[in-house]
Amino acid sequence: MKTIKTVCHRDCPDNCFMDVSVDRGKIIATRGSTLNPVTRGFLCPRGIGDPQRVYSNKRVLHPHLKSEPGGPEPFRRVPWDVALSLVADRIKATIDTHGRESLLLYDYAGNTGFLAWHFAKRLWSTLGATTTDYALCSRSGHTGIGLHYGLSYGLQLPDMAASTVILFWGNNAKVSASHIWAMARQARKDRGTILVSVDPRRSPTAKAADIWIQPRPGSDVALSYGIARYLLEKEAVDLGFIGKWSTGFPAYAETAMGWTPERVEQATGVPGQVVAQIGELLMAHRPAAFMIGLGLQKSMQGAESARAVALLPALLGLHRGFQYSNSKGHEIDWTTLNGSRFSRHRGKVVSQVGIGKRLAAGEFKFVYVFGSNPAMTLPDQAAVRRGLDREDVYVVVHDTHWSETAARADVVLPALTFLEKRDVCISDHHAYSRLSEQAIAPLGDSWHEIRVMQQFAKRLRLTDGWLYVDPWAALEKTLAHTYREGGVKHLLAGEVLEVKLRPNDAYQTPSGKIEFAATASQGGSTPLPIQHPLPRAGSWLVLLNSSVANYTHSQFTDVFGPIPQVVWVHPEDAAHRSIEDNDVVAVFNELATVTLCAKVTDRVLPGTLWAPRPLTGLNGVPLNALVPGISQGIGGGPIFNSVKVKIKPSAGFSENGES
Ligand SMILES: Nc1nc2c(c(=O)[nH]1)N[C@H]1C(S)=C(S)[C@@H](COP(=O)(O)OP(=O)(O)OC[C@H]3O[C@@H](n4cnc5c(=O)[nH]c(N)nc54)[C@H](O)[C@@H]3O)O[C@H]1N2
Ligand SMILES: Nc1nc2c(c(=O)[nH]1)N[C@H]1C(S)=C(S)[C@@H](COP(=O)(O)OP(=O)(O)OC[C@H]3O[C@@H](n4cnc5c(=O)[nH]c(N)nc54)[C@H](O)[C@@H]3O)O[C@H]1N2
Ligand code: SF4
Ligand SMILES: [Mo]
Repeated sequence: MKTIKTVCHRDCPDNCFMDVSVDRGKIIATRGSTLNPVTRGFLCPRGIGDPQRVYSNKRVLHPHLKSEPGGPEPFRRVPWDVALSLVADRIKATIDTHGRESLLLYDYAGNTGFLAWHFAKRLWSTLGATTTDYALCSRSGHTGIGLHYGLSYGLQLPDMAASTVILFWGNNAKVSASHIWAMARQARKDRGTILVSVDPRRSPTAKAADIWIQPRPGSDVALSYGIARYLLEKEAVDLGFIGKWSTGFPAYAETAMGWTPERVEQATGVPGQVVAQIGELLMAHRPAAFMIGLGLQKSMQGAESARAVALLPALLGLHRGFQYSNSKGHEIDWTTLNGSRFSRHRGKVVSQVGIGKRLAAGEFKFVYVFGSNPAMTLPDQAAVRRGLDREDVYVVVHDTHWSETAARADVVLPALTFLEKRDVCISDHHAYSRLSEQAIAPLGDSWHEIRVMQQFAKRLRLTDGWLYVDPWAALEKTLAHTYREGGVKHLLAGEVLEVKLRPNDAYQTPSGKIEFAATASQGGSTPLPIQHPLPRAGSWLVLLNSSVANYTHSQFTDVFGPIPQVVWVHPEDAAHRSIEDNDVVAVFNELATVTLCAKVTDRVLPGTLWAPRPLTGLNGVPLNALVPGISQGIGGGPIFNSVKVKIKPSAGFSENGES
C-alpha cells in the first residue's frame, strides 16, 4: 500500500490536500492531509466519494463517435487515431468554410489544474477560436468590488480566524467551503467569535450560525446602507482611516443617511432593531470579517450587492476586511500559460451566460467542450440543448464521465481524472499549495488534455513551437512570481509553498485609494452602489438555488444518485395554492416547467422558493431551463437567484406553462 500526496482539483474554494491510499495500482481510499493548515484532516463527501467516481460505470474510457440514427447504440467505440483525424479534419473544414470565429471553445473549471485546464487551451489560442467571458460564476462580484478597491482580493483566512465577528453574507460556507466554515467554528470555540449569516433562507450555515439575518433576496444594498447609517449615527465609523485611505466618502455617507430604518425595513423586511443589533455587534467586536458569497452576486442586482457589502469593512477602518475570492490577488501570468500572448489570432469573446441563444442560432459550427457540462449548468437550457443538438453543429466533448453534454456530442473523448495526472492548482481562498501527484495509471484509453491538444495540433500541421514545449517548463515561468518563496522546482521536490497575495493596503483604483464613490464605471455602473427596486411579488415567486454537499455542480450523481428533486415552499405560499408537504408540484415560467417534490417549510420567506442546483426535475427537465440567459450589466454574470416562477400542484397542469 502506498500513500500518494495530491490536491483535490475541483472547482471548490478549499482545494484540499488529499492523501490517496493505493494498493496494486488501485485507489483504496482518500483522506484529508494534515499538512494544509486550512483543509487539515478531513474531506467533504465528494472527496471521500472520489474512488467511487473514478471507478464509476459512467466513466468515458474510450473515444466514441455518435452512431448513425437508428443504430443499436447511441455511440460506438473508435480508436484514438480515427477520432483525432476526424476532429482535426472537421476543425480545418470549419475554418475554411465558416472562419475561425465559428469554432467555439467552451471550457470551465471541472479541473482547475494549470496544465489540464489552462495550458491545454494553447491549441485554441493559436487557432483564434471564439471563447467565452467566463462570467458564469464570479465575474460580476469581482467587477462590482473592483469598482471600489481596484482588484477584488481580500483578507487571508488566518485573518478571518482572528476576527471576533465573522459575517457569512450570501455565503453558505458550511456546505460550499466546509473547511473555511470549520476554521470559523474553531474561532468561535477558541475565542467566542460570533458567527452571523445573512441569507434569505435558513441555509445550513444560517442554522449553525449564532445570528441569522433574513433579508429579502436582492435587498442587500439597502441592508448595507442601513448598517452604514447606524454606524454613522453612532459616530462609530473610523474617520481617521477613511480620511487617509479613501475618497468619495461624503457622497456615500449622504446616500447612506437616506436609508432610514423604516425605508430599510420596507426594502429588506429586516426590522430596525435587527439592523441596530448588527451595528452594535460591529461596534463592540473588532475586527470583523465579511465573507461575501458567490450566491450573493448571482442575481439581477448581484454585483451591486457585492460592492455594497464590501464597503462596510472600510467604514470600520479595515483594509480589505472582506473575502470574496482572492484570485485577483495572485501574480500568475495567464496569457503565457494559455498561449494567448503568443497567438497571431485574437479570438472573439462572447458572453458565457448568454451563449444559449447563439448556440441555438447555429452561430458556431464546431464546439469543443472540456471541463464543463453546459447541458446542465448554463442558463437558458432549452436553447443550449437545441444548439448542441443541431445537425449542422459538430460537438466534441473531452470529459472523464458521460455527462449530459457528452450525450449530445458527435465525438466523445476520454479524459483522465485529477487522480490520474500530475498538476498544480491554487486555491482562490487559502494560500497553501503543493504538487498534485498522479495517484494511479490512466484508466482505459483516457488521455491528458495536453496530449489531445498536441495531437490535434500535429494533424493540423501547426508549427508554433509554443504548442509543443515542455508544459512544466512553461509552468515554471508562469508561476515565477506567484509564491512567497520558491517555485515549481520546489513543488516538484514535494514542498508546501505559500502563495503571495498583493498587499492588503494597496488599491488599484484610479486614485490609488478605496473609492466609496467609484470614479471608474463598468457596464453602466453608477459611482455608488444602488438598490434597484425589487419586483413586487404578486403571484410570482423568486426561486433561489444553491449547491448541496454531495455534488459539485452536475457531478457525483453516479455516486450519490440524483440531486434531490425538491423545492422549499413557505407554508403561506403552500396554503394559498393548496400545496401540502411532499406533494409533487410544477415550478414553471414562460421558459419551462420543472416538477419537484414540495417541502413546506418556514426556512424560506413567503414569496421565495429554494431548490438545490443544478437538479433535473422529476419530469426530466433541468432546473436551468427555468433560468433566462440574461447577463448582469456589471460583469456580465448570471441571474440564477432572480428567477421568477409560479408554482402549483402538478396534477392537471397544462404543459404550455399557463396557470
Ligand atoms: N458542495 C458544493 N460546494 C461548492 C460547489 C458545489 O457545487 N457543491 N460549488 C463551488 C462554486 S463554483 C461556487 S461558485 C460556490 C458558491 O458557494 P457560495 O458562495 O456559498 O454561494 P451559493 O451556495 O450559491 O449561495 C450562498 C447563499 O446565498 C443565498 N442567497 C441567494 N440570494 C441571495 C441574496 O440576494 N442575498 C443574500 N444575502 N443571500 C442570497 C442562498 O440562499 C445561499 O444559501 O460553491 C463552491 N462550493
Ligand atoms: N441553476 C444554477 N446553475 C448554476 C449555478 C447556480 O448557482 N445555479 N452556478 C454556476 C456556477 S457558480 C458554476 S461554477 C457552474 C459550473 O458549471 P460546470 O463547469 O459545467 O460544472 P460541472 O457540472 O462540475 O462540470 C464539470 C465537468 O468537467 C468534467 N471534468 C472533471 N474533471 C475533469 C478533467 O480533469 N478533465 C476533463 N476534461 N473534464 C473533467 C466533469 O466530469 C464535468 O462533466 O455552474 C453554474 N450553474
Ligand atoms: S470538493 Fe472541496 S471540500 Fe471536497 S475534498 Fe475537494 S477541495 Fe475538499
Ligand atoms: Mo462557481
